[in-house]
Amino acid sequence: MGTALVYHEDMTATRLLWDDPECEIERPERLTAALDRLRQRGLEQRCLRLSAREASKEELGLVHSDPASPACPSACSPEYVSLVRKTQVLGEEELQALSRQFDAIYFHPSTFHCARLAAGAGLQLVDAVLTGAVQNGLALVRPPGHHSQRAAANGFCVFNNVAIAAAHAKQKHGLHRILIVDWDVHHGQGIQYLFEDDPSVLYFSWHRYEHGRFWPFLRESDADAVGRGQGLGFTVNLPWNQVGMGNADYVAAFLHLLLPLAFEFDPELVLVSAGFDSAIGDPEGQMQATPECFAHLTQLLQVLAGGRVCAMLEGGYHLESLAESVCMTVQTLLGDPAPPLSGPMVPCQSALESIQSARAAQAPYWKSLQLQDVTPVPTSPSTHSPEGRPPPLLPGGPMCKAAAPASAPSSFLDQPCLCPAPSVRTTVALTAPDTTLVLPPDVIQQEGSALREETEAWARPHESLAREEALTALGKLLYLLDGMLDGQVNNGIAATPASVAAATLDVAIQRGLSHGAQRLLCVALGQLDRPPDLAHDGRTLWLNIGGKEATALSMFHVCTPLPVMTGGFLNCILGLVLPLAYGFQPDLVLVALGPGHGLQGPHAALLAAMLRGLAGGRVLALLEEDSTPQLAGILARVLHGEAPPSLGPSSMASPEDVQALMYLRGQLQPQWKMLQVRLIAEAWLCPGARLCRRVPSSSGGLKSAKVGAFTPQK
Ligand code: X5A
Ligand code: ZN
Repeated sequence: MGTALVYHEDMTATRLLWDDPECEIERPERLTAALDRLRQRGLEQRCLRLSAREASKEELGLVHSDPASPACPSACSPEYVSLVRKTQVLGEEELQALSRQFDAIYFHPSTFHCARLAAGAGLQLVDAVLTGAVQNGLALVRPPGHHSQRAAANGFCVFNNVAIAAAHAKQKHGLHRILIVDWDVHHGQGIQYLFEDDPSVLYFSWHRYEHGRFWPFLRESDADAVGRGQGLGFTVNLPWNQVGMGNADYVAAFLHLLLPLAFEFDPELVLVSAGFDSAIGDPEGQMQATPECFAHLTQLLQVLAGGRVCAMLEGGYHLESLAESVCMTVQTLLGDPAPPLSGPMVPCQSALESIQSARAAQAPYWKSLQLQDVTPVPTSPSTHSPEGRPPPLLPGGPMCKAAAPASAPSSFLDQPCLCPAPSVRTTVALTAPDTTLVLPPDVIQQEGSALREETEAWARPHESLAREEALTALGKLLYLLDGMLDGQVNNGIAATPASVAAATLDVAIQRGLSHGAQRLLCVALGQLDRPPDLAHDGRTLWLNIGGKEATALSMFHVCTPLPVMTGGFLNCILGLVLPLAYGFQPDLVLVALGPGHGLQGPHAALLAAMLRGLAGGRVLALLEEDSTPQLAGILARVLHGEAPPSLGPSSMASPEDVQALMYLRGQLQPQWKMLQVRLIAEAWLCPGARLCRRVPSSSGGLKSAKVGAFTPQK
């Protein structure tokens, strides 16, 4: 449906006119650097370009109005908007004097115009999305907005762009539930104050906090600030108490805190306070998350609100990091698969402490967080038999032919693997092309099949596959899989007769492993057993959803019953499937809907949409031949990048579902650190914990490992 990019070059006009080390980082090049990079990458050209308009006085008044006191005594300060309007005619001295009345603010004669364009850009974006002109979009704006308050400029922010957009979405479009995700590295206290008693706006912010020692030094930025009155539980603060938070910490925060609440909230619209000072290289944030992380954060948000995501620029002061991160965000909004995350996926202790304290503070208000922490975590690791760590994922395995050379110290932004985007995003390889399928125009129904002799050779170990229908289906599947492994096709769906689903899946795994996949994640739904002769070498992570009971036969062989309730299904995806998947870092994902899988279309679509975040989107979905065309259609569309349908208000997980999840977490979290949501007696649980602990290093563990391996021997 399209992605809007809202911009106006006038917003480059405002700039600092005097010496102020705190404010000098907020400069016009931030916008031009981002826009130039979008053009260079051909991303701007793929968007619907909208020229920003100025927000009206009434629109600004949605947020920046004086309290209802018509008989304002003459002593009271002038209305805030008029005050900012007057800066247009002030001289430098007066501008500087006025700026000093606020914290971390500079005014310029163009500030009023720019700030009205910034707020107006957000309004246009929301209008474009809510009228259905586009699916999602980004507004590239200056000045930023999230620190701005009803009657105060603050932290480079003049008008609160995102808050105005939210108020407008409520007032003009009648929305009842808006999620604001503030991934800027600073606390958007302005947004928090404006909506703290409003249950129709769920505000989530993570921010550098350092126990209150980081700007803006507010007590109310801590996790225990949860809103007030009717709005209790609708303010979610995740304070980072250390710098250096990276990809694993950010993804863990989404999986274990934001997304459970967001699904339960069931927003109609997602607004993103998209500051990129939370990315690596930024002087303000001092964090370690790489630009690709923002592709993942974006993709994770796109499963909400039918994909209606409006991102608005906030901070971001390292031009290179900012430009790359903006590209990652836009690329993902456009539906491109997220590039794989680099670095070890192990959240740090401080991040886990923060996530857990935010979960604890929110638990009274959210049923998705209840139950979970009350069941004792099993503390005996006796039943699992670790088969070793997954092999290191080297940049550019056989699947990545254009591997980047070892990078210079400053080029932390280099992609570990520069695979050209496949020319075909999604292929449908059903046994017989189905004319009733509703597919996006560029989704191809595959005609080709693997060569007959080759198909027979792969089928040979399985007697059941000798049948004609089985061979036909297998030939089509192998052809699709080869297209994916060769990089011509990104993902696709294939079908097989139900009776040979397990054998066909086994062949697909063997073929994937022998044709270049370093690590293969197999998510098998329904009655599908792990192929008995699959090697236990850590290259395949087998996850069966639909087994009779929860068991972890090893860290690479996990079974869990299919949850009966929607709430349980969400818990299972966010609390088990995705943490394992992100920890494993597969380069190929097979998801098989086998006999008795029992998944409804929307649930299957959500699973596929979220698994698409792994392996650069290289996901093959295997269906039973007699699945409905609706199921095939919805999966193809989701793999292609369309938003899954919203699940609606989620039911509570059943106690059995919660038990199964808690049990598996207890068994597996010593090895799979992405499962952790709280601190446990880890040294005792996992004697090797020290070894799997993340090594603080600016280049990331994998790169250091690689450098180590190339050190000349004496
Ligand atoms: C929007 C934004 C930061 C202000 C920092 C002041 N503001 N030290 O990132
Ligand atoms: Zn910021």
